[in-house]
Amino acid sequence: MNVEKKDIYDSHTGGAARTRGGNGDKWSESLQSVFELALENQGPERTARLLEKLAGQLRAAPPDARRFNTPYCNTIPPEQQAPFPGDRDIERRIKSYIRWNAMAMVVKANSTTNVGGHISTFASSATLYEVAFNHFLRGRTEKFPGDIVYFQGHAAPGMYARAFLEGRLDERHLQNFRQELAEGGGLSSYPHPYLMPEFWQFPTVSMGLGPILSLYQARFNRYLQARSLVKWAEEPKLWAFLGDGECDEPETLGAITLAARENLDNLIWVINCNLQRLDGPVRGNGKIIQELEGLFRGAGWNVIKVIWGTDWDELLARDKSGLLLQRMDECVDGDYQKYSVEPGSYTRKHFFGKYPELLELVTHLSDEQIHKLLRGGHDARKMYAAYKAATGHKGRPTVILAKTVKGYGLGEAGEGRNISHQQKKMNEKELREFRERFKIPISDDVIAETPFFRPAADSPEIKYLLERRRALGGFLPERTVAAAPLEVPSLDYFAEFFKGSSSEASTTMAFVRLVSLLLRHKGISRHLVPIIPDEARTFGLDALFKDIGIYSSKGQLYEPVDSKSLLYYHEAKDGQILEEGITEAGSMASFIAAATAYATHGVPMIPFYIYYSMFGPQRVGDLFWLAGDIRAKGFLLGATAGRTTLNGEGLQHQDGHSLLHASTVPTLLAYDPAFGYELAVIVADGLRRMYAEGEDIFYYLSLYNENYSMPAMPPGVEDGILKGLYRFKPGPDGKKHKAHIFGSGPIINSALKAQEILTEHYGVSADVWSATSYKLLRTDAIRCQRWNKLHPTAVPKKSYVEDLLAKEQGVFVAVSDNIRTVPDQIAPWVPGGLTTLGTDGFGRSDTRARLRRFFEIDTESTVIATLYALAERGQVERQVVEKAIQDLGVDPEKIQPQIV
Ligand SMILES: Cc1ncc(C[n+]2csc(CCOP(=O)(O)OP(=O)(O)O)c2C)c(N)n1
Ligand SMILES: [Mg+2]
Repeated sequence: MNVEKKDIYDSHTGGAARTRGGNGDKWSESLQSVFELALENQGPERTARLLEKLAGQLRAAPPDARRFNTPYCNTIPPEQQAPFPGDRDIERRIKSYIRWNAMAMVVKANSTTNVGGHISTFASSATLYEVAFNHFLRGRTEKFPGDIVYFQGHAAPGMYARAFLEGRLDERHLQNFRQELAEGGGLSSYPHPYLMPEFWQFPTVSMGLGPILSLYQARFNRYLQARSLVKWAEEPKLWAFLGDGECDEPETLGAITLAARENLDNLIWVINCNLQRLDGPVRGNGKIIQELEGLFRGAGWNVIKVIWGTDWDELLARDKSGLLLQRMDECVDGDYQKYSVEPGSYTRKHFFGKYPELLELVTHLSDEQIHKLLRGGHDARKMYAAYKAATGHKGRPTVILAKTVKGYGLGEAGEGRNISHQQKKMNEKELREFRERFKIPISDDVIAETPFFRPAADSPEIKYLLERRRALGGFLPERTVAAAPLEVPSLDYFAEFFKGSSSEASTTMAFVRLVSLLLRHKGISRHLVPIIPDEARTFGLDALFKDIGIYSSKGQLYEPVDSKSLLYYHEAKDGQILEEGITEAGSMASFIAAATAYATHGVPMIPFYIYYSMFGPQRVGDLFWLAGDIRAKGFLLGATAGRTTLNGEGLQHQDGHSLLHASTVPTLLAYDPAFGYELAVIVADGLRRMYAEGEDIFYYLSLYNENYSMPAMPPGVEDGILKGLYRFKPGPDGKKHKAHIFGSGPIINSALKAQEILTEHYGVSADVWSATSYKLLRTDAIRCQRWNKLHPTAVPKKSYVEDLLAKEQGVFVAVSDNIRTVPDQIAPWVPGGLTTLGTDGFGRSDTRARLRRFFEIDTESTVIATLYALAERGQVERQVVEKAIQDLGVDPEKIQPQIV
């Protein structure tokens, strides 16, 4: 073995493997020497191949995750470390001031209010951020789009504290941390673009969402480049800072193979391994860093472990026995947490003291020095080297696993303690200790007030910090919107939908036609992003495969089995469709990347994400919520909607409540259209509002798979379609009784049949209305109601729904394929109240007819409900209702689908 290779090898293993045990294990020694010979004569790559071949023969042996692990030490040996180019002293001082202000914000907020806040996350990750801010994270310039950074939500105080030193925030902002409604405004608790649209770009604090967004955003950046929608001289990097506890979220790790598969070397994850989450250790009985290393290596990532600070290099180099590394490997995270809390004497006794040779190794160190032996994530030189290696790495994404101490610097107030995450207050003694440790120039007489500290504008620290940001292109985080409006199609463009069609079609089919039409529109076609999780054939979107292709960074390396057919599975490097496979979370992440391209890249993109409505907000509701926060624009299409319309699939597929979920997202317009022309009017208006007018809203439309003839659009209904309700087909004049039936989606057809029966047999003239959006009707009604309440003597305002129905006589009934709560949303504003029919309860597999009877939303049930509403008003005899129940063949003793 030549000297260089031997040294590298030794520094990785502390020489441990060569002599491990020293116990006369001849097999181990023989293998070791053969290995060294191979390494010397064949080089590392061929040796690795040989070893893999041999390891392959172990296939029958039980799988062992440790094969994916390297020893518990830094991946980058000291001699391969890129030298730190900054001024360490100044950077340390800057970092200390930021630490202080971040802590002061939280402590201050909690001295007078109970608004909470977190100190310990940033305390552990200050070095991770500061090295990145001073040397790596690039801001947006005219020539460069800016790196994309996902900041760990709970570290937000650190980002505010830095922006304060940068002069972007003032004392008042910091003072009003978590008091956004205070006079003059405040700072949001966590990264929320909705609340701070010029500051935060990416929401992260619901754990796991930042990580999965970053994966799909990194891939979306490649998609934009492949489709020539952006042209970058240099590609931006994506950095995601996350917690080790956060890695337990399935969203965090569930999609990491995507990044390796797609060779996303634009992506860098920095995992702050402080070994703790909220309640206690992440893996007290194991080692989270090793566990994550195994997972990421297995998934094909480049893994850089930064476990030990520079002080350990010398110890590792001196340890020829390999025992130090062995001891490092033996200890579990619970032990390491304890070492961070106890004095150096404890570590001497329990860590080094296990082996006399190790005790010997640290005789020259005092207990104090032992206690101060740094962990890698607190050592700027180690972090710099890791970032440098990560940014230069080609072909694969990189994860940096940086070991830190939670609450670093808080001392007894929370350093390394299980209560650390919840610590929000510090007493005067603790504040003084903090001040001394980080050398903050604050005098005794004011320290109890935890004043903020900002050095003068011409101080070396501020000059340095600003110069660094200038050199890196500008401040971060910063959100700017520079996208030009799109030339969206006017309503005439959709004329074919307004004529209606004699042949039967579903709203899903209408949607597919609509997308095809939009793909032919000059102003927007390039901006469309159809997204689908493996259901294109179900919805008929496979018709688009051939024309616009499925995006694949590798193109199509094989001849598809169906290459001779028209709808063949056509992958292309510049494909337009994002076919995500079976991942609703991943598809939502893609939707969000596309839906925010107008801000992230200044390129407005129009995502149409179509999926099984049951697997929308019910499954990934938190991502729907985040889409609102991040100011997403685009269309979500919940297809195969309706608890009875999707008839054969049963309980876990049949959705009757996604509209209710969708209604909870403040910026989401939720629609339940019945006809193709309604769909066209809604989409046309959405395109106008989002992409021409620049409104930060997005759309949810339920789509159904029931075929029926699509009527022509009656004149003058556009406004009603958009507002949520319009009269579709009036009942005949001259009848004794009056009723109104609101229908939505395909269930409007039951309403129309009920209309005929009521006319013919019961002397009731029923108008049928199409209710396209109960959410919008309700929001508008609430807006008016509130205004009236706060202006009690002014002329009252009338909401759209009140105005529309004010002069109508008779009873009101609503029927849809959703649970009753969906139409119930407007009940308070319907004259005389609203009778609602719906699909409350679990779905069943059966025919549509039986299901609709079962849930009592079919024609007959609608007739009965209308008659009963009239009977309740004393307008028809109750016996008439009873007879109708008999005549219409409805079993009054049938079971009620709703359970409790
Ligand atoms: C989805 C979700 N679940 C729970 C929480 C509550 N929570 C906030 S911080 C935290 C612990 C975080 O631990 P870790 O990821 O290790 O971050 P650290 O603060 O240690 O850096 C928890 C459980 C959350 N924010 N999001
Ligand atoms: Mg943690």
